[in-house]
Amino acid sequence: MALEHLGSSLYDALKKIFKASLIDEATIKELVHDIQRALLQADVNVQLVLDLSKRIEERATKEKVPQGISRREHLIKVVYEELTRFLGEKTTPIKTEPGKRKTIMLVGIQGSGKTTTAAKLARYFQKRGLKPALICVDTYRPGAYAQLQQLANKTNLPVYGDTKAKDPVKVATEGLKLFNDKDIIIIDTAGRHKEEQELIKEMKTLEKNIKPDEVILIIDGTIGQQAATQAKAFHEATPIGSILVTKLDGSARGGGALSAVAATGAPITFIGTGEKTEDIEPFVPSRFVGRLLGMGDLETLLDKVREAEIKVPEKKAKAILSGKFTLTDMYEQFEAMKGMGTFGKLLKMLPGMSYDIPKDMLDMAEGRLEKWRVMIQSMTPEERDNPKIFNSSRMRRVARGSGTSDKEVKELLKQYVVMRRMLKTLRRKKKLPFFGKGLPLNMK
Ligand SMILES: Nc1nc2c(ncn2[C@@H]2O[C@H](COP(=O)(O)OP(=O)(O)OP(=O)(O)O)[C@@H](O)[C@H]2O)c(=O)[nH]1
Ligand SMILES: [Mg+2]
Repeated sequence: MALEHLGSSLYDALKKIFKASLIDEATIKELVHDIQRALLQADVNVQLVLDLSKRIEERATKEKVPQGISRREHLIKVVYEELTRFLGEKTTPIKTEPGKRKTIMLVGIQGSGKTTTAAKLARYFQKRGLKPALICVDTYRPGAYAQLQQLANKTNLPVYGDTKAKDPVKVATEGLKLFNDKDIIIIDTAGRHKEEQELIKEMKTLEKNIKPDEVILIIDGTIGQQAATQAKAFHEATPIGSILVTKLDGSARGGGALSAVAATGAPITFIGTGEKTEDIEPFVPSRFVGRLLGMGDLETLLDKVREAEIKVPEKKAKAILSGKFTLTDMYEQFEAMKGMGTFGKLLKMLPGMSYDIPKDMLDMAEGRLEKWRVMIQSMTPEERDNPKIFNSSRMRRVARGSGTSDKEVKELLKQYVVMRRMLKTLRRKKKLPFFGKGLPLNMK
């Protein structure tokens, strides 16, 4: 794959972070340099690289590390989020509906991959149960229709063209009439012309007369940073709905084209990754970056991170820190940890990630929580707020009320003392791994 090299150098950079024993400013600086080098090698514009690395460095050093994740994980999260933002946050999937015909017109300079992409897109929608059809309105280049026909025949896609016609608008109109019953019509236009101005003029005329639902600009990914100029020129001439970057396989300049296009603000819908009709994929920046970094779909993971940034009201957390820690608080903490248990497991699936909460504590929380809930429910509010008052008769009463044994109640109370002690130690260390958002990890 094209951006393989970029991907592997970014991954190498992140691997250092996985392995580093300590995440400090020096590690962050080194990571930022590695990322810069990787992007510059992929032909990404210098200014874009500088802006991106500045943002990563700033966020990594200044941002509060959210509760529940380590500094290492936070750093990876920042890199991931910034790379995603860099490649464009917007994605506009082409909306299609069976029975409601949609017309898409592909435009772009010669050789950018329009004809190939027309067949790819049609195939893409065909595989998803829609009824696509193709129209070739390239009346300029001899053999254009034959090329599209050949591609379309391979996958049994209906195709219309007229080798004798001179007027692309007329061909398009005929084709649209013919394919009245189709779900999605993809119109392949000419790329070669006496001069570029004339090409753009033709696209304008076509657009005005056919009124396609969407115009997609096809850009050759091997042209690198130049892609930005081309995207801008077309964007100004015709209302471009989205951009599709082709030839992202095997091109060292793929990163340049992709980021340049993203920087113009026009959404990238799909990318082309090969000559074959199947070589097309929707462009979802977050997923793309995840794959680039060799980590699968990080978006799902980040959702979990957000979920795990759980809520202990600040007021309460402060109270606990000041020494007031009751059985009710303990119960709530175990509830919170239970949520983080799944989170912990999730993080472990990633290479090099580790999670700070001891595993037996998580298991304990998950396994015994239900019993503890019932026991704590059987206590009086007074007992919950001030567990010191527990004596053997109180314990027996709670055991009976909750269907447990005296021994189990004793165990719970012991656990409570352990936890309270642990909280005190953590407070001394100024670090509280299992409290919610209100309390930053590195407390002043
Ligand atoms: N490797 C690779 N080659 C591609 C891709 N997309 C298109 N090509 C190749 O690029 C060349 C030009 O593609 P076409 O689809 O003919 O381009 P076009 O924009 O229709 O060209 P004109 O009609 O002359 O303007 C062909 O050899 C395609 O096989 C891609 O994603 N990867
Ligand atoms: Mg063509």
